[in-house]
Amino acid sequence: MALDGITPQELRDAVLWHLTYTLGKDPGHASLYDWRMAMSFSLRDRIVEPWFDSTRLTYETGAKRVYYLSLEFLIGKMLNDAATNLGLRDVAERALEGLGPRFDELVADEPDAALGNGGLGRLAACFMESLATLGVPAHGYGIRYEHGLFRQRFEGGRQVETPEDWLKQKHPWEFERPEVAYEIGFKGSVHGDSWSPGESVMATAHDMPIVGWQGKWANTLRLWAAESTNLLDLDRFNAGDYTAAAEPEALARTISRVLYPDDTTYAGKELRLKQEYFMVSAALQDILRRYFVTQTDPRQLHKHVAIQLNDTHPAIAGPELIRLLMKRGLTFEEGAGVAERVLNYTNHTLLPEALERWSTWLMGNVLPQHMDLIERLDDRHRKAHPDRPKHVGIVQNNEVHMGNLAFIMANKVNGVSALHTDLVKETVFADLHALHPGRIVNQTNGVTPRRWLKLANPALATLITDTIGEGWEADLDRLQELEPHIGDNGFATAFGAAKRANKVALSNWIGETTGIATDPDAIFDIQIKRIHEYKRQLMNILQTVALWHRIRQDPDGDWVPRVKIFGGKSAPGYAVAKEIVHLINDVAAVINADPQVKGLLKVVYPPNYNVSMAERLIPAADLSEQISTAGKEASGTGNMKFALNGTPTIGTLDGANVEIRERVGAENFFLFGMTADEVVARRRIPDHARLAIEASQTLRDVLQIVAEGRFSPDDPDRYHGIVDRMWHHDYFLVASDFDAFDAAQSRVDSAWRDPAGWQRMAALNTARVGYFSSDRTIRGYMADIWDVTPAS
Ligand code: H53
Repeated sequence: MALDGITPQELRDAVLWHLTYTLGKDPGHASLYDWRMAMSFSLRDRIVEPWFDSTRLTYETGAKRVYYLSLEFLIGKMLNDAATNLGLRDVAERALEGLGPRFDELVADEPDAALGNGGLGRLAACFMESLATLGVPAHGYGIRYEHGLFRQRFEGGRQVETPEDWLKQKHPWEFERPEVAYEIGFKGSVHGDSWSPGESVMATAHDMPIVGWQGKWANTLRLWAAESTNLLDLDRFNAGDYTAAAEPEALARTISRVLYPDDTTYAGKELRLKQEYFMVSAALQDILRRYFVTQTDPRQLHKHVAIQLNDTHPAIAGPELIRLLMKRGLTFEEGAGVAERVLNYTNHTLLPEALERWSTWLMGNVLPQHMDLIERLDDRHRKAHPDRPKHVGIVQNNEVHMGNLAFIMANKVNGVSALHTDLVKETVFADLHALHPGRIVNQTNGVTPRRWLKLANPALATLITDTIGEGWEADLDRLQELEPHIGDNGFATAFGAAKRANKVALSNWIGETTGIATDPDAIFDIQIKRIHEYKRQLMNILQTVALWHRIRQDPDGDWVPRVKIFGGKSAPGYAVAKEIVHLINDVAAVINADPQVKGLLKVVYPPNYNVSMAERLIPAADLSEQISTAGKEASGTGNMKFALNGTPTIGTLDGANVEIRERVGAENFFLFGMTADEVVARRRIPDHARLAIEASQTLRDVLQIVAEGRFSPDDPDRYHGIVDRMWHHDYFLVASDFDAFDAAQSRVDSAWRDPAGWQRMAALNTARVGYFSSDRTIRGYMADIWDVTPAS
């Protein structure tokens, strides 16, 4: 099913055709937007054929299908992704020659589809791409949020959020399917096994084709938009009350209006529960409808369908699937038996605040029949395991524990890195694991090398192809073949030149967007991720202060120049994270303006970190900051992207860092800090933070400087809260790991002084992390969880 080639002239003709007939624009008057649309439609046309072929083949072979249910898909931009996977990036560049804007200008013009918060949403997007690359018949199901993740600005160093509106312009990658619509009920009353909802909305489908590498296969990402079941209250309209008449429509649409901007935090809101149920019910109705096109016996569902629940967010799928099967004539017991064989659950966090719990009152009010079913499921599980401990119940203390519900209803439960999976077995799900040995499996996360290397880092991608030939993009273990070349002069020079070119480009962009001048020969030290206490951006900025302090004490010392780059958003309601954002900006302002530093240290925090910014920063990084408190970061995926792009890690033994270090070699990884076990032991020591601070002259000095208001002269008390918490409530052990982190940073400096040695280390990172392709992860899910083989 390979694509026929297309010449630049043919693509050019297609672009001009769409400009004229789809957009109604004369090329002489077309805007950047018009050109982008015309190019997007022209490339999209090339996806439609493999998309149809994939669907046809799936029906013909009756292959088992995979369904990935996720409240988040952090897709980013589509145009360059499609061009890359179709192998048409060069053709697209040439097609536009002499016409108007360049291809990269079109790419820059596209808004990011930011339908996710962070790692979990981005993982879902990488998985969709890998499923298509591997030719697995799969659908993603999610919500078509009108407003994706908020835009971040800084005002006086503080984070300010404004709504994101990616749908203000037409979205060229979707096909609206008004005919695919399902009614979703809420509230109301239950009589026996029958539910009469008190409210309902319509879920209508919008399909995005997701094309795999080389355009051989395409799957569908189906996003649901909420619409009112009755558009207008005509009685009220005729009575002249126009606002009230439009109310049903407005209320219904709120369900798909905004993405909840919480990352790893449980949002206990009725609207959030409605969003979850809305997506799940629409998806399951759609899955069953498709199943019954070719099948008649619902008891055989597991032979044809595997459903993956991305975290607990879609966990209501258990009772909903039973409800839908009961409507098709199955008993509760039969329905539960089918559901357990079809559903699987990925756990992405151990943080208790992220494991969803809903009050039984709220659940009973919003989803009364589901509340009944949950109680029956709890009862059923209790009867099957009469000696089970109390806290494995789905309902405890008038709360529905969605983690336990997801676990109990799942065929397989997986963690997202080896360490995380061990901790899942030992902590949150220890008792359920004992009752269901073998259910928990590990699938270490991965990232798609098409977007995170081929697209984001053309300089390095070209060097790789020149060195080991084509084909590594879909067979990432082949990066190992780079290793024998790493010592060659030619390779070393080219590898260095690629990194330097990326750093120069980043330095220019930083200058344009923030006005800060940066030296491309400095270490580009980057921490990009959501702002969270456990990710310890605070430790990083405090260590930056320590470095600044040292430079000021010895301005003529032989310092290694550094650019500390931060990127990330805080959840709007997360006060402590917002203080950290403010502190980073305040520290940056003081350091960057300090003449004594002579430019040896710069701190840069470009606002509004998103997928596109990550694509820009990661290829230009020298040092990857992965410094979470051990045991808290389930996996991390940014860590993999950096290593793949030739960036050594400074990090703790947390999440997938452990496996990255095993693969790149301990000598190519700057390890520091307590292990997960040591973290637990340390917390038992009363006053551990005070002890650590008193033992560290450096940390005492740093905290003193911050407490004095040196970074907030206009408001000297601003950071008393941060300093006070460091002394007394340092749950994430910044103080206890500080000196080890500082020492590891000194080791980084020493290593940097040997440019050849550094470069070798960087190149070995690229050569040894082929394992972290999301293709490998998906193959793992296929074999260990879904029991599927590719159809192609
Ligand atoms: O999921 C990533 C992990 C990362 C983890 C993240 C995550 C979210 O982004 C949101 C909610 C949640 O429970 C977990 O924090 O460690 O790499 C993908 O598995």
